[in-house]
Amino acid sequence: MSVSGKPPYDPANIFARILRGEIPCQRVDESEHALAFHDIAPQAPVHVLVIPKGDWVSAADFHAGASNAAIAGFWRLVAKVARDLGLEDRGYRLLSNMGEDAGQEVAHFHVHLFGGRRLGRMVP
Ligand code: IU
Repeated sequence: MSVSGKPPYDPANIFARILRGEIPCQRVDESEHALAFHDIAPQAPVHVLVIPKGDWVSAADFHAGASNAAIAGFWRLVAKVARDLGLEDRGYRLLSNMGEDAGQEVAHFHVHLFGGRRLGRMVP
């Protein structure tokens, strides 16, 4: 943690590189505040990642430090992707891993959106 409480952000992380266009992604949608793309190793028929366009490591620092517009814009894109992919009627699951215990692999805040089949009961 830095003195300000914001954890250090590594600009070389893979999602930062995707945001800068240095490596490709299978883009689903994009807004001023966020980018949605298909996960490279899908765990469900629909497995999309939504990431904010800012240097946020996890849910904690994103929601503590980002502007209200950025936070609203992020979640609006999450909801729009679910709607546009036809998941609203059947349902879907949102998940965000935060930190080591949760197994967060990429240190850029992201939300997984799973759907397209009946999902198993969520267990820790
Ligand atoms: P996690 O919540 O940090 O564990 O999830 C990282 C996800 O990023 C995981 O589902 C990977 O399959 C996904 N991913 C990706 O879509 N593209 C990549 O180049 C890399 C990881 I590295």
